Amino acid sequence: MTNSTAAPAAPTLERMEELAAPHGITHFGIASAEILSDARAILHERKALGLNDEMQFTYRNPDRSTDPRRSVADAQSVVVAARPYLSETDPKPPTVGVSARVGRYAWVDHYAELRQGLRLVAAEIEAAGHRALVFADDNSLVDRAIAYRAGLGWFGKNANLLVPGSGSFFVLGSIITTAPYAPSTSPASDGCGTCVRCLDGCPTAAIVAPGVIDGARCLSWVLQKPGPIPVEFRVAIHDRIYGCDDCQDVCPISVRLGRRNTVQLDPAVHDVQSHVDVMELLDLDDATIAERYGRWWIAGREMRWLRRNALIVIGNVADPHDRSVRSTVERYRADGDPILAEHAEWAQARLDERAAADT
Ligand code: B12
Ligand code: SF4
Ligand code: SF4
Repeated sequence: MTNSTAAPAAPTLERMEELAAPHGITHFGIASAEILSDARAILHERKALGLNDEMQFTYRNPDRSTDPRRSVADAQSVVVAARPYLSETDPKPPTVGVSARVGRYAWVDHYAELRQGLRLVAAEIEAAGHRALVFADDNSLVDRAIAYRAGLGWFGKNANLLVPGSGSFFVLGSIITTAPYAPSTSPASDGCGTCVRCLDGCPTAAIVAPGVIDGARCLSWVLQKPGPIPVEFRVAIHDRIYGCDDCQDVCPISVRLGRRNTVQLDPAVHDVQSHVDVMELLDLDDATIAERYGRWWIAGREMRWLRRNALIVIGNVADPHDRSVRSTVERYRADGDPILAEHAEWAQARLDERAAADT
């Protein structure tokens, strides 16, 4: 006689969907935990060409970020999940203040929800006697490459992973596990066809070839990276403070065919941050900015980079005849931070140029 009780079975894909649905996860797939050799070669190649600019993330150690077994020894499988972040309707920009746009993926903390759903699944895999670790937007794994292998979608020309029939407004995450799941069947076939809207729609020509982004030109990175923003991109930034959606907003599969797989953003439940009043932001101290926007990726956790972006937005869209706008810019021209002072100088010149065009 033994006292042992059989461990429960590892959850099936159906059970995973059931567990994670309350956290908005709509798609699951399974990939083998073998090395992602194609992505590894691409990361090395793009790094050699300088297309990563100063980005580290998955580029820091391509041999690690393309090998799930470096994160979980003896891993057999990777469970990959997608959570939509396109809302049914877009919140209207506020009518007061000077409003800057935030990339859709950052309106609420979609990654927190994704991780919570994945942790529930991981807990059941562990209860079945396997190791299981959750990774989402983590430097240890190239999320799009593993999602492609798991059959969740194809690589669009805008470099995003597109889910068939729904598009790319999904965040991706994984569970690397020792559980020996059968991999999902063949990868999704390319659905872009002859379309090139994203290449034409990128405001800075950052998509240098289908599926290839030049980091130094991509506004999403330009707004995140430390240091002065190259002058050539400042007008193109327009009213963006964080993130850029243009190459997805023009995508017929993601938007123009109708919004599918949308997420409910209930202001009663979520603190929806689709817009930022940049005049207000420029009056806040570091601690308050960090409290409001600290979940964003801000280089070195230095809030000055958000102020820098705010000054560009002011130059591009604020009313050049508004006295409070002018006095904020004036104050920043005298700022002890030379980068902020220079961006304020630029904002002033841009406001002058726009005022002159008005007359
Ligand atoms: C670094 C990074 C960035 C960088 C660089 C982006 C990039 N394209 O490399 C910056 C800061 C610019 C960025 C921007 C954005 N990001 Co980002 N980012 C990452 C991160 C941390 C690593 C990505 C990476 O390894 N890139 C390296 C290169 C080699 O990979 P890749 O661009 O995906 O390249 C693939 C394709 O090019 C494809 N490919 C290769 N050859 C060819 C040839 C053809 C013809 C085609 C079609 C494809 C193709 O294979 C490559 C390897 O898999 C991941 C999270 C993670 N841990 O993976 C999130 C991630 C990729 N980002 C994400 C998001 C949401 C965004 C933004 C939409 C945010 C925003 N609104 O501003 C933009 C989109 C910009 C864009 N068009 O790619 C999501 C994407 C979800 C999805 N459905 O694809 C991810 C997966 C985060 C997550 N877990 O949800 N990001
Ligand atoms: S995120 Fe914006 S800047 Fe980057 S590739 Fe897409 S459209 Fe271009
Ligand atoms: S805009 Fe067109 S080419 Fe670009 S990702 Fe969408 S379908 Fe593909």
